[in-house]
Amino acid sequence: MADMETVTMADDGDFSKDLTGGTSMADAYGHSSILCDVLVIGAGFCGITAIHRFRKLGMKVKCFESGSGFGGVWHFNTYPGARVDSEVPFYQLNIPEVWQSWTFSERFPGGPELQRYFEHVDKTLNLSKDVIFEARVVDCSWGESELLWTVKTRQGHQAQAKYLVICTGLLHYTFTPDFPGLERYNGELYHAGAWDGQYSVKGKRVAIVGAGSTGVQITQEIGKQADQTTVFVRRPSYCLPMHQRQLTVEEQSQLRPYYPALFKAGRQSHAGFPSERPQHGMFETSAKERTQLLERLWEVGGAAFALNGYNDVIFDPNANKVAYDFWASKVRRRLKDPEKRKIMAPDKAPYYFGTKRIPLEYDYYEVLDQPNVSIHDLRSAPFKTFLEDGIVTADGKLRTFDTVILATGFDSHTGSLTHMGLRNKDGTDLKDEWKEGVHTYLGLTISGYPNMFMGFAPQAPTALSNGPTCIEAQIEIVVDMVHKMELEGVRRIEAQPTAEEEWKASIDEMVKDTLFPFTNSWWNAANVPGKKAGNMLYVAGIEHYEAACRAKLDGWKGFDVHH
Ligand code: NA7
Repeated sequence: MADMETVTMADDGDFSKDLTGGTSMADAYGHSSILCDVLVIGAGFCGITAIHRFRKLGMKVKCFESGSGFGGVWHFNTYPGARVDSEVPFYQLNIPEVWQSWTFSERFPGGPELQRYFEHVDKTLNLSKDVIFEARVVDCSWGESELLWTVKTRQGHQAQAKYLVICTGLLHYTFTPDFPGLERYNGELYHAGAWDGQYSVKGKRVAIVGAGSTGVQITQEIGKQADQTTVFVRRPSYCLPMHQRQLTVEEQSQLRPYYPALFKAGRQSHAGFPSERPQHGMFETSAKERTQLLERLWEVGGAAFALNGYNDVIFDPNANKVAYDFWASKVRRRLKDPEKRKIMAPDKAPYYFGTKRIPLEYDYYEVLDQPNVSIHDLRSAPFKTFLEDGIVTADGKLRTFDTVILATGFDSHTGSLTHMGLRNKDGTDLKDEWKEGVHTYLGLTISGYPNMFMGFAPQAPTALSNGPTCIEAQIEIVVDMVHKMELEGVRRIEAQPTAEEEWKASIDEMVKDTLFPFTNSWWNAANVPGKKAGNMLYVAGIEHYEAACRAKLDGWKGFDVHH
């Protein structure tokens, strides 16, 4: 990665600017360098939470953000139909001055509304003054003599900080499979994660590759707009009904006094949504009662069917089959075309229910059932080759397209962390260290990286939880750790490798009796060929996770501590 000489920034000319309006010092080349207590990387929910909480501690915080605005995934994912699958009021920051003055218009807000929400957050918390946008981090190194992190960006910024807090998310780097002949295709080609907001599919023949959460959302919209749409599906998602509805200002005003209690209950729950589930297994009740519960949860909509149903669905293949069969019976009714039905809701479940991200939908199956929408099953006939103007599949079929949209996912969990020149105290890049597998301590820090913390990173509840709730729990722990360091005069902490091994063993133990390990997907980083897959999640829930982390703080268990 770039050394001091190569990152002279003279090329971009940015270093001459007063970047922060705050403390800065000149480096050996006369360039201005930011000096702060805490440098945050990323300005989505996680980075914003970190900036806000560290400010409250009275610390000087600065943030580098690669995008041109706040929001993280909501800044970058602007494809048609982008929408959150967590419902109001839980999908927002638990910061009173922010929620007191904001109302959402829908139970599950869409991308544009979430972008407006982030503008509101910025205005309310006066965040922009401490955030440097279009600042893509390319080099992070630890200086043992001065006990500081030095961070440089591609655009030429440089910062030094006592504490480095990385908030770059699980899903930042897009993943494009190595499809044969893809480079030859010369129609419009987009990855959903890099959508061109000006582009219209009206009158076009469109191919959509992928049927994960993004593929579902984009199909739901594009299928209504394009002339013809073909969806290429390898494994179908088991979508649940969103039961979207408009929210009124009045109902949110009435609920607002209860937000503190609801957010607290979210923190004390498994997935960030206060919810109850039966204490008994699926087969410890009558078939009638079982069906009644499943029907009720289906009517509630959202994630209720997955979160509030019988817990043994994720442990017992027989219970799992009941959930799948119930789900499939609902979906089959909505697909009149028998071929489409076979692909999207086959008789035999292609993978266990709930072991791969469940998207929410409103009219996905009706859109798929339209006569101008076709579904191609990639399991029976994979891609043979892309041509200049279309795609040939292994069954010999040639289809021509004006536009190909790849909804093929992300270099999940590790992608952002391994693409920022993040080096340990000995100079080894994390991308090389993690080739053999991820290691973290508490999902919050890494051995060899002193005074460095992460939010929404591997080996934590992340993908199985409501993002803002998980983030709040994690960042509060990180802030408490830094506060404790400052109070105790600790100048440097670093996770012990043995503590990381124990952490990994503990999270692997939690997952070993579940059905999760049977399914490959981005949840276990198995979606990118060649990448080391493995359990990336803390499956026992947010409340349990927070207690496990906090138990380590007293006496700094698992850390090397230097005063
Ligand atoms: P996902 O959930 O990783 O989905 C990617 C989709 O692309 C999925 O349907 C994959 O099929 C498909 N895919 C990936 N590689 C291939 C190849 N080589 N051939 C055919 N099809 C392929 O990403 P999303 O963007 O939908 O969602 C990511 C998260 O973003 C989501 O969970 C939300 O939290 C937001 P597969 O299922 O692997 O058979």
